[in-house]
Amino acid sequence: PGTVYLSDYAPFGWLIESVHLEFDLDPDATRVKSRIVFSPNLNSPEQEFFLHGENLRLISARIDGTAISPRITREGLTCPVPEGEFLFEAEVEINPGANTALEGLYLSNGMFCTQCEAEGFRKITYYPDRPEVMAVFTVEINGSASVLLSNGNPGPRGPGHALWHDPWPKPSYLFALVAGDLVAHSDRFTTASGRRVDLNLWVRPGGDEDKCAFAMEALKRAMQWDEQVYGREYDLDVFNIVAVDDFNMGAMENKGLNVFNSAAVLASPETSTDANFERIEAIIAHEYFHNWTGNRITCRDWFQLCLKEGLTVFRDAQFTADMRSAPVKRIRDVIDLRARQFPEDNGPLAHPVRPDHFQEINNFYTATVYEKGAEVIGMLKRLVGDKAYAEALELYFARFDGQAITIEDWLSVFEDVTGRELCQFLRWYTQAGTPRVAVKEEYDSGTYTLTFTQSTPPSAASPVQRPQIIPIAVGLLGANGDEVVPTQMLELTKDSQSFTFEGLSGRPVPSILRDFSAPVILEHEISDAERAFLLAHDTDPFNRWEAGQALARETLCYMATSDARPNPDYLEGLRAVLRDDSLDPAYRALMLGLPGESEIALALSAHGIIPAPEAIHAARERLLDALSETLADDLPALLDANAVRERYSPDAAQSGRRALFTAALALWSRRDGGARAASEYAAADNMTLQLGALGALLAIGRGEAETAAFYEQWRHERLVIDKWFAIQISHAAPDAAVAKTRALVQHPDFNWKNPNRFRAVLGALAGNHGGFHSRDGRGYALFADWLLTLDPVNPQTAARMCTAFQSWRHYDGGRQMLIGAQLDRIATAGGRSKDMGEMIARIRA
Ligand code: BAL
Ligand code: ZN
Repeated sequence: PGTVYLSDYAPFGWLIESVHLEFDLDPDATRVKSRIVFSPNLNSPEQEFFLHGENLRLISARIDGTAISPRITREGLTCPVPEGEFLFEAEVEINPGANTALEGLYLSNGMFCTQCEAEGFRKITYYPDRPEVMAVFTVEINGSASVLLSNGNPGPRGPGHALWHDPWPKPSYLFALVAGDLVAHSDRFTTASGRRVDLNLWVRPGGDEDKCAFAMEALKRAMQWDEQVYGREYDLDVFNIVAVDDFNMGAMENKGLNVFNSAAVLASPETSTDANFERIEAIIAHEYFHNWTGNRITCRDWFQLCLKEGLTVFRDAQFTADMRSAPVKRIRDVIDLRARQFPEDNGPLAHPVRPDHFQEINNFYTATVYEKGAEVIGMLKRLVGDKAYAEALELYFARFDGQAITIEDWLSVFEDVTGRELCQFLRWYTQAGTPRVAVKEEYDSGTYTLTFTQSTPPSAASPVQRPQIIPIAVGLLGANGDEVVPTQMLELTKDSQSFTFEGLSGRPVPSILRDFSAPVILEHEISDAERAFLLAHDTDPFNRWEAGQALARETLCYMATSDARPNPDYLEGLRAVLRDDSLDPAYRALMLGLPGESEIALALSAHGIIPAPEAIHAARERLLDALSETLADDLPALLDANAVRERYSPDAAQSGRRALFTAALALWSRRDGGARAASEYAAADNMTLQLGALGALLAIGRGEAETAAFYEQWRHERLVIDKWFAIQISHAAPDAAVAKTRALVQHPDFNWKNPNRFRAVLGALAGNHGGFHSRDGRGYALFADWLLTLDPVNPQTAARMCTAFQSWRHYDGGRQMLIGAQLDRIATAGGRSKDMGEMIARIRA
């Protein structure tokens, strides 16, 4: 399969003046008629042009009214074209009912819907399906469904017919069409300049109508926030969102017609957890924010994907921090970064935030492009300061509105506003790998020196690593815990660099990389006592949490490789934090969270120790037992103090209390054998408590009756049944996880063609570290079986799940052989998709 290189980029030779599409919808034979006006883009346009098109049956094609016979291949259509402007017309037939890949136009529960990013539009009609070709679309839809939607503003409509016009030029990946018998939850928003916008959230009738209110309120909050914080207003008369059950991603930002995975938009207290509510609020905001960062200003080519995704993730994180708690959001983001992005950046799938080659762009919707892409923007903001950041963004919107641009264009506004050269900063976009930053301290007669040394391990993606510019936020604490030097932003630009602080009255305790000011691995060898001191005193909430995590990580590493007992500094320090009622419950709940088993495996591997999954699991269990023992006197009071008796609200305050309550409940179950959890389960009137109590029971090997009752209660709620599948596998003991998965894939509700259900089951197996890495290889084999089953049906989702194998080289020779055998089996299987082929080849390399 062909590899595409950034260095080969060449612009398309024509501009599009206008696009008119007409759809005659039919489940098996939809007709799409297109009328596209092209004009030359370059001084000497070629005499032939190429339009993408896949799985299309061409009925007819004309140029300026004359029938043509273009050359058709699997990838598209080529034909001679006249000089100057011309009209291209085509009629094609497509089969949405047979489209199981969920790219292009497909059916979900009888509803027509589309997914065009990145390269799905070419499965709808012949078109230059590349993001920098922006055009004004008019769309006519003929179909029997009661609701017929596309992008932009609605025109005249009648029974079986609708017209939509989108005045904003857009790339084809932002095209959308939805047709179904849907009902709307509607509202209205008036923009700062007085535009009245109709807001609709469309769902299938039959229960989902009651799960729309939260997303609608979140949308209005997001619209207002973008006006207040970024000065961005909405630019159409209507904003439509549609909930779809079969969807590869979380959601999609099509202009004026966002399409959402039902799981990312539908919510009710009875069926959704607090975490679901928070995620829905963030995704609603994310897709809405794309209207400016992605749609009005888009990517020149797919290598620049982080241009829109990094910035939009950064913006949605700012929004969540403003709506909820900034420290809690920051800590959650770092947990997620370490769980998903660090393994990617430190394994065979490592790639720069802006990759420079790919075979299948769908494989690059990654944690590196999204989450590290957002971290890079956070660093830029730290380096230039808040004021310059705001000015640069103003300039960005003014300069590039309506254009398709590159990362260099993005950085140019920061250079112009600050007068600062950002060539070194660009390396954050072009070099793969997580930098290590080693710290050495020196203190002599009131002068304290910190010396940082950076290095990034070379990889296939970045064989030569050059020093990055790394913003390191540092504060210094005195012996009594007072802050003697408040936070300063140090800029590490060289391989090694020292920074000096004068006039101190004693040796300070440094708090380094505050607020996780850069996505690096900090190597700072300090004593347990010093970490415990930071856990007790650090004024930076992130680093206070980080001190506890570091203690937990280190004690788990020791416990997994010896029969060491848990570190008492950690246990006592944590108890003191939990007793501090002045601390936000959500923050204390995060403090109670231990690093995951795969994080410990990677930490051991970084120390040159081959991780043993059984030993890691056993160590974590022992630490949880020790925690429940240490906290035995505190847990009942914590449960009482954080039981929420008010009417349910998913707000930050209540959900924080429930988070602490369920964390305490899980520990207490280790003391009372699950009695309290069972009664909490029976009394629960919301999904957060119900699932929290069920998880506490399953984690101690109980909960069989509750699991059965849960299914009976929720068998008609598909999103809840996804949780039912997942929790049984994620909470299974390592030696039971594979058998549990085997049993559940036989369940009549295991509809594996639905991506949410597939991920609930196989994703949970991959996430059960001990079970997945079962020594006999049964976890690997079962997982590979299902990748091979899904791949011909839905290559995109199958390929993304291959990441379960990305850290395979960290494990022992036996496990590497077993995984290698599964990778070989997938690699040599006939009929493998390009998506899967690329992923497996990269993982094996
Ligand atoms: N653009 C794909 C989905 C998202 O990132 O919003
Ligand atoms: Zn996005």
